[in-house]
Amino acid sequence: MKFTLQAKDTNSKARAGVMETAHGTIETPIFMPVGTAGTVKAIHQHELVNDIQAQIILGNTYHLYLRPGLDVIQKAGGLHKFNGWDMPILTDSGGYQVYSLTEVRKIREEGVTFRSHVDGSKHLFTPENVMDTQRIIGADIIMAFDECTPYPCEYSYARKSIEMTHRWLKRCCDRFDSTEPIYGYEQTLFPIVQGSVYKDLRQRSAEVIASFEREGNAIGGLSVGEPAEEMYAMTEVVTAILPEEKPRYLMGVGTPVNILENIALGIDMFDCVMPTRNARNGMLFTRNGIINIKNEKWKDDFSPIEAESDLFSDKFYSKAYLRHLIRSQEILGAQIASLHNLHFYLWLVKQAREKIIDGTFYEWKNKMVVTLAQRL
Ligand code: PRF
Repeated sequence: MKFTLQAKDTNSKARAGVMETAHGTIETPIFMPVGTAGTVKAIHQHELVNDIQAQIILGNTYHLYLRPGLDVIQKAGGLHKFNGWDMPILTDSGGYQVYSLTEVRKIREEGVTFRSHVDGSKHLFTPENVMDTQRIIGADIIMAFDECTPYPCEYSYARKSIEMTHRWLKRCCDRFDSTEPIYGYEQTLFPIVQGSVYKDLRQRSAEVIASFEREGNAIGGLSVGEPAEEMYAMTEVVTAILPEEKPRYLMGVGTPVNILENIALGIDMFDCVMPTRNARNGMLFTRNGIINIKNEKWKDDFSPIEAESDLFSDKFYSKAYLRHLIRSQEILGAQIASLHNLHFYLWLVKQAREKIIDGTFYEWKNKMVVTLAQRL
């Protein structure tokens, strides 16, 4: 993988760059739609490509390992072949899903044992087998196996946790570096900074993570319930340490405002279930603010979902019709709303990129964060 910085904002730490992977290039800052089980929920692959110009999508090791299972994915020739998406894919390691989705789990030095949320069967994830699994899935960018601490988290726990995450990282790198890609194209491994909301732990973790000199770096353990100001403070501490010439990925973030603020702090890559999950519940993100389409207010509003948008379905369908679909739990409602929100997120990061390049990012960002937080 190659990362080239193209522009740096003079009034913030925002940057614009290009990542080149085996399955194509990614222009940063970028938002990556989440395709947990090998599908971005309610969205066709051709819509990702043609309607919203997604450049990279996410997959989850945890989900794909449990279902359909590695035998099926390997037989298909990897996830790209299996789901028909031949552009870049990033897989998360399961280092978050095992904590958020499974109730019974034991964290030990060796790894994490947990019970499947699908059928209750028992499994063990280790740094080594998670690398092997992501080799089989065939993602272009694979993530280290980490412990994502909850919020709040005692200082003493967070301190011990980063040390284990760092030892796990060493094991991840050893395994990754001693194995070959299965499908012939290059894969790259990103390590993850942890440290909860403690400045000194974040600094220590960022220094250790940077010392591994991988091709890109990630920040985890944020957007887990802490106030936004604490998240921004931690991002700022960490981006001051992570190397400037490599991409920085902030995992699981966030709202449109969170994304703009973190771009200003030097983040290049984001993913979040928010645009798709909230869409299914009727929350629409627009360039004028947030709409709850289920509200009575939209009952007979026959204006387009978003008139200024260049997305066909945003202009073709009305708010009143989408309200009806979502309230009736119609599948088409989830499809229209999910496509709308993803289109908006990708529009937002593209705008940010253009503003960084033309030197107007900071003023634009400050105006946008006020507008985008409005409830319409
Ligand atoms: N670790 C991993 N994946 C993640 C996170 C993390 O800390 C987060 C936290 N927001 C989201 N996804 N491996």
